[in-house]
Amino acid sequence: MSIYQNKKLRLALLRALPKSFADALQQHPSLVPIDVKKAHLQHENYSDIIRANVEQVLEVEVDERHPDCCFIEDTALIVGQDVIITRIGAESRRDESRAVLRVLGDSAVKDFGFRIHQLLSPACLDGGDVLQMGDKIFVGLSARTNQAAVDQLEAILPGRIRTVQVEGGLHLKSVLSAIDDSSLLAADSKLARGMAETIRSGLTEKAQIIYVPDVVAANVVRLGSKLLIQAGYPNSERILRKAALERQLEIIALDMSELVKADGALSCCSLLVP
Ligand code: CIR
Repeated sequence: MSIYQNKKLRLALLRALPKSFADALQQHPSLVPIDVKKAHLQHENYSDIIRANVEQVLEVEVDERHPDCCFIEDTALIVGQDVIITRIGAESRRDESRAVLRVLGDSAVKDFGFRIHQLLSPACLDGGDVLQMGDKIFVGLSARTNQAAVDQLEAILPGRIRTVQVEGGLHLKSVLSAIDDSSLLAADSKLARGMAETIRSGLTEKAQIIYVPDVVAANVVRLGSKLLIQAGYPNSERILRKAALERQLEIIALDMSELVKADGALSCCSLLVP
């Protein structure tokens, strides 16, 4: 079942933003420090939208020892009935997956019939490096995700994994994402163009690539008939509104400026199950 469907998604996992968020990992620490109060409001706003647009939500308990724990996307991959608990690339974040495993292994989730797998050392993988499109799963080889993870994924999901070398961004989805199974969205830069073309050539179905001028705007979240986009990037927003209109999707623009300072994209704050 595709994640890009008009029907309400069945399940979302969310994890609150910790008070320790000011200590979240930052690739390039910004000159203006993270406003944690504002970050909380932005994350709550995002979570409310997710809650209103899925059938069921599971909240994973916040963990103050992990300033990045709200970026729950990195902790697991959900592909059909297969749940793959990741081994996060940054050592300081590695334990974040444990609480997610607990929640997903819970009796409530047994109703979903999930098969739980776990990536093991030396594999490292962040969910932000994984893009599902069509029947393929594109895995970015990045500073956070390695070939050992790809090999273990291939054993779990034979024939479906394709790799993409990540350059010019933290994760694969820092510079691209998908609107649906045949519409890829990417930042309009030489490196992102190269990655998007690699993905297009790996797809079975013919796909269109839509380019946006702002790298932050290249990560969107499809939520049933709605498309979550980053507010504050008018040139990209114009392009995204046109693409949404053509696909009869409703745009919801969200300001996530404080999470962006910690390299958080829109997709990184939820785990979605169609
Ligand atoms: C990190 O460096 O790991 C976090 N500060 C940001 C993680 C963002 N994750 C994502 O986009 N999937």
